[in-house]
Amino acid sequence: MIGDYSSPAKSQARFGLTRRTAAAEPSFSPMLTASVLVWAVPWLAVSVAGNLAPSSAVNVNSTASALPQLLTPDTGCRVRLFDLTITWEKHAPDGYEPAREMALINGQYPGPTIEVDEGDVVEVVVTNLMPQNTTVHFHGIEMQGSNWSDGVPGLTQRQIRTGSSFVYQWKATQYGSYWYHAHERGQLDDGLFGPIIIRPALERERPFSLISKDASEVAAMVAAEAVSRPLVLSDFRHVTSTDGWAIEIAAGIETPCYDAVLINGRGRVDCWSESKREALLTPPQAQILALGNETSLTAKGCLSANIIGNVLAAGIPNNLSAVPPGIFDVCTPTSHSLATIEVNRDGPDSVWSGRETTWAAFDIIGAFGLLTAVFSIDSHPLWIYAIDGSYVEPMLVDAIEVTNGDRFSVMIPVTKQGNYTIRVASDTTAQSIAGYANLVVSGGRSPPSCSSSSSPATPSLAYINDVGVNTTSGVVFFNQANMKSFPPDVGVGNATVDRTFNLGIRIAGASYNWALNNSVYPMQLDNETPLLFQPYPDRDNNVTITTLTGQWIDLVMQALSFPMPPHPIHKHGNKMWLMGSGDGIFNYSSVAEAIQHIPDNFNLVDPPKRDTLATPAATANTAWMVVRYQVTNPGAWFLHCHIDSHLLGGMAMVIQDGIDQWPEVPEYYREYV
Ligand SMILES: [Cu+2]
Repeated sequence: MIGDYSSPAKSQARFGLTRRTAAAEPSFSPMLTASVLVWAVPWLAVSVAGNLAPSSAVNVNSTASALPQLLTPDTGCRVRLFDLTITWEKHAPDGYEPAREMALINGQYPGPTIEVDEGDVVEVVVTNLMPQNTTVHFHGIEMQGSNWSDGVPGLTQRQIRTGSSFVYQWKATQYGSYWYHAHERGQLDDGLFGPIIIRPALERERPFSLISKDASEVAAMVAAEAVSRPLVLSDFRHVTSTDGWAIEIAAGIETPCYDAVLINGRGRVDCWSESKREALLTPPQAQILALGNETSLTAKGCLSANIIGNVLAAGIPNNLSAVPPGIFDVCTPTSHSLATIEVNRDGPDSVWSGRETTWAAFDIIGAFGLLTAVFSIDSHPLWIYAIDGSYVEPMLVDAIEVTNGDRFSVMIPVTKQGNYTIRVASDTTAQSIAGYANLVVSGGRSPPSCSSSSSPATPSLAYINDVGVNTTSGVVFFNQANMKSFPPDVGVGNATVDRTFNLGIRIAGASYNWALNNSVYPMQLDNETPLLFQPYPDRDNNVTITTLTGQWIDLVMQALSFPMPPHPIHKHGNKMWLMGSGDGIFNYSSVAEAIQHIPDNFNLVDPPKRDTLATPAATANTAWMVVRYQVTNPGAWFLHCHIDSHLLGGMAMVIQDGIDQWPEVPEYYREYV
């Protein structure tokens, strides 16, 4: 940790120097008001006030800025300050006792919402009171001019040690739904995450007139968007990520088996009967079980340790006796209450009163460590209007498959009072498990319910079952191939591509070790001097690749073996376009060449744009996808699988984008230890 403890004189001197406006953040009540944690900003003295002593300290619970302003908010916008204090405490979000220890942020799980406006400068002071190091990444935030606030240990910053604080400062150059999460080891699985909402600028064109031509309806949707609420979907397990990882090492296998699916941090352990597991067994599960001479999932709905170790990672030595029974086989139900999401049609948003339809907006966030799951709200079709924080031409669907890191912003027409089930059903082959919450709609002009009946006033009609399969043939699922940016992106399909990198994906030596670009990212790099501070072309051979500013880059993600699950590949620093995908091996030097032979595998006209793109499942053959981006944001950016256990297992690499225009790191970040 830099520097020393605060002295009142120094603090006052610093406050006197603050040239910024600090917005009140009532949702961020500091949990540790008596905290004496402080940290110092040596260059503050130099760059802001040359007459100060070279060590000036800041109390993290202040609502004033902790750093000099490195970035300039847009006209009329503000600097927004947030204190996130991370503790390590017993907590049971699914009601399971004994409660495990996990990360809480300002005493909450998930952490509080960072809500700002487009154009704001955002400053987040993270104070780590956990017994282990941490960093915080702001998922999907492009970090223009602030690579050092991207939160990757050993790449963009040094770790925040126990008892220390770190100031992240970035500008909201984008709008929409994002999230923050730990980027140190498996801490995402320990609950260290929370939502980010960037309210779009007034002048930004919305896509709502494609939903309704009625100006008052459009106005209602704009107003609903302004108060959209996060729905954070997560998978939860009863072992810490550290213990879980130790079990994987000891057993020599991956352990993809969770205990509960949570919505906004609430849920319960739901143990399925043997007959339910049998009835809902999916064809891929049956196929894989048969390869291991098994016929059913474990009590937790998982593929067994035997299947994981001896079928999916056949030929790799393991020690299955090192897996405690609770990991795959023992399910103990709880009767915990579920999250309730309320929409009051006569509520404070009285603009709706008297309308037939109320519009409600939600930001669905896939904060899963492992699972991919199907999201649906009974009786309520969803207008998807933004994906990963960017507007799209609205798509009307009944259900959305949500994978690790995804965000879907949805506008929901709400017409009838009642209680409706929100469903999150895993469609991951490794585990069948589901979670629920309640959508409670009150107010409006619906007729009073018949009190003689025990059923709700309007039935809650499910679109999907507990493994994410449609209940009727008319159910519409989100199809990524149909998503179109709003307004359209120009110049992507016909760009002249400067470099094509072929990144081979494989299991590397052990069932829990995964390679991206054919290499396992060495975990000791987390503790080294951040690469951002000293760029180094070809560091660790394949683990680092390098580009030049302005270049168009194609990345071919190639699954080298099968069966292999989809890998949601996330790039830091910018969004990417999915240009094409297919089965087999990509035997071409470029997309331009491939398109001569297999044109139907590509979309050069209006490709999907996202910050995470999942590789196709390699079931009966190998598979590939090509993603494209332009180097417009020079810096050290991580590219990795967003499945937590795959990231832990090394499925990551670094792109030194624009090494010719490398950013100069401010002294505070360079000197932070
Ligand atoms: Cu993966």
